[in-house]
Amino acid sequence: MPRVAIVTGSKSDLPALEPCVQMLDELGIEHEVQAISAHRTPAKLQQFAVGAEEAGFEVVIAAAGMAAHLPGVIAAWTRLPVIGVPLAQAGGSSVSGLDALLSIAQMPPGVPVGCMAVNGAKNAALYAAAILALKHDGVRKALEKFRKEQASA
Ligand code: RP5
Repeated sequence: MPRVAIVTGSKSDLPALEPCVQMLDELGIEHEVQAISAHRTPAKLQQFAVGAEEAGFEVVIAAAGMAAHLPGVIAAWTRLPVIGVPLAQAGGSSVSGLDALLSIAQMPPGVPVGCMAVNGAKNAALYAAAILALKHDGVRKALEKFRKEQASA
């Protein structure tokens, strides 16, 4: 089974990631959630990112608020695809997540991060599934089923 790592910049971000966790569960995709701060615990984040591929993860979803350097720093340490989710409410962003959106979307050329909408946790799961579906038949079938059900809702 493919595995997705979900990383948040703070424990305070975890509620915003619930739609992502639920969507991955619905699609039957294994996942692990952990909170690692890029600025408070940079060495821990480096250790995670450097070892992510060997640990069996195929995609990383990284969510953070404010100056959200988390996804970019992870992407700097791994070749795995990194999907960034800018968060609006966590930490009390005074600009409703625009800070995190720009931090994640405006990666300089050379180290890309896929950027979801502000609080786009559910789409992060679906985007991860689309990547995994290229290789994993079970995920492709689950994603096709979800898209069919969504179209008839
Ligand atoms: C970011 O700073 C985190 O992702 C969080 O959204 C924000 C505030 O974190 P806390 O101060 O609540 O831990 O790194």
